[in-house]
Amino acid sequence: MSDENVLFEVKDSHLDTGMRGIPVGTCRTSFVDPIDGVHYAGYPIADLADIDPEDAAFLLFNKRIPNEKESQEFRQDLISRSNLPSGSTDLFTAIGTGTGHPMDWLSIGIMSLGRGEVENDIFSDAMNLIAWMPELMARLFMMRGGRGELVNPSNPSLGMAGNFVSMLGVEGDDAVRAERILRSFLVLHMDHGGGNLSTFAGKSVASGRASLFASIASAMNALSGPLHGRANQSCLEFVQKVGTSDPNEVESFVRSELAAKRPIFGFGHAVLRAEDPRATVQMKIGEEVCPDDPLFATVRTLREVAPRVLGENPKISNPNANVDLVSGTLLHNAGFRKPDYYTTFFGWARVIGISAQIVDERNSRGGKGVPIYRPKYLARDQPVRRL
Ligand code: NMX
Ligand code: MLT
Repeated sequence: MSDENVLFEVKDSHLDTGMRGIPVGTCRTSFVDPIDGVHYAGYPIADLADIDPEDAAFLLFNKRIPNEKESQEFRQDLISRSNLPSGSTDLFTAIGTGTGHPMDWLSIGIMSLGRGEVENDIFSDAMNLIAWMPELMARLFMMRGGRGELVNPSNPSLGMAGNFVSMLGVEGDDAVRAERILRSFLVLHMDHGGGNLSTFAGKSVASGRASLFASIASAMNALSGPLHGRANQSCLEFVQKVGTSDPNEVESFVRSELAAKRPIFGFGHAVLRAEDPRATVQMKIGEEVCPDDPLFATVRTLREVAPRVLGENPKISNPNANVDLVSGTLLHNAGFRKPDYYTTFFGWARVIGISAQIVDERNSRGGKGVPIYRPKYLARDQPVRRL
């Protein structure tokens, strides 16, 4: 093998580091630059923050921005697919109001949608799941929250964010603000390269030729951990706990959390080495829609104070804000008051990016698909023995 083929030399020190930085494959939907953040099919995320989620989904599947006609056709296709397979949310009744984490409901709901699987057509499965997500999410919110049926029936022509907000019965100015915040949330969270935990988990499961639904449900389970997607819930709870925007008090709070060995949610990243542009964009949205919200004021101070405090620890590779710092506060301001639901929004967005990556992997090698994932673990502390 010539030197130019050596992409990465795996040393002993790379073992048991969560495969940090070790290349394992290729990704066509997005890449993450450590400084400039995620790019969808080459477009920096900050440039995409105002596009419609449907157009961002088209971009991730087709690797180009749709023209007007393609955009309309894509939306029409989603509308035509939008009826949920019958009985697919019956399990929600069985779980019962208020019990179990919403991420468990999301995962169970997606598994249950698997009854609508189309044989040997993973692209159709992906489009169907994307079309079904707004109603699945609305039913999850209503049924887990003990509010029963949808306030308004699904109307997919409102677009994915608008339809969700309408099914929950949000009205007037509240609906406009909720939809605006949700649309940008969905676009910003759809994809983050190939190696983040949920995407990697979903693609690994898919590589064994599991269904799209089983693969995506696995991805949602991976996303549910507080170091990954559930950081948006933990971060809002953290911001509420801070309870002040006074810089000195915020600093004392951050220091006391660190002393208690608790993470400072909304800061740090496995790959990024500067403030996440998704955090920067969301800060701008916050300054526009809720500059006087006390929670947003706390976030503003945290963004100033926490990187300085975290930066005192040389072990922390990136002390700056990540995507989760602001998103919970914006969702809260949009009227979604229960932080335990926030990761389901992250999951909804990731369904789109992870599905696009799984479809790409299934189409690879001339349609044969990517081989089953099988990395190697080296044996440690287990000399060969005989009974
Ligand atoms: N608060 C406290 N400690 C931290 C933080 C933080 N925000 N960030 C990193 N560290 C610690 C980390 O736990 C590790 O400690 P140890 O060596 O004792 O295991 C050390 O600093 C070095 O970590 P890094 O190499 O800088 O980061 P790593 O890649 O291991 O972890 C995160 C990345 C995102 C898991 C970590 O920064 C973190 O726990 N952040 C807080 C939780 C959070 O906001 N997660 C959301 C990430 C975005 N997402 O959507 O997934
Ligand atoms: C993110 O969106 O920041 C990720 O899913 C976490 C990562 O890239 O590791």
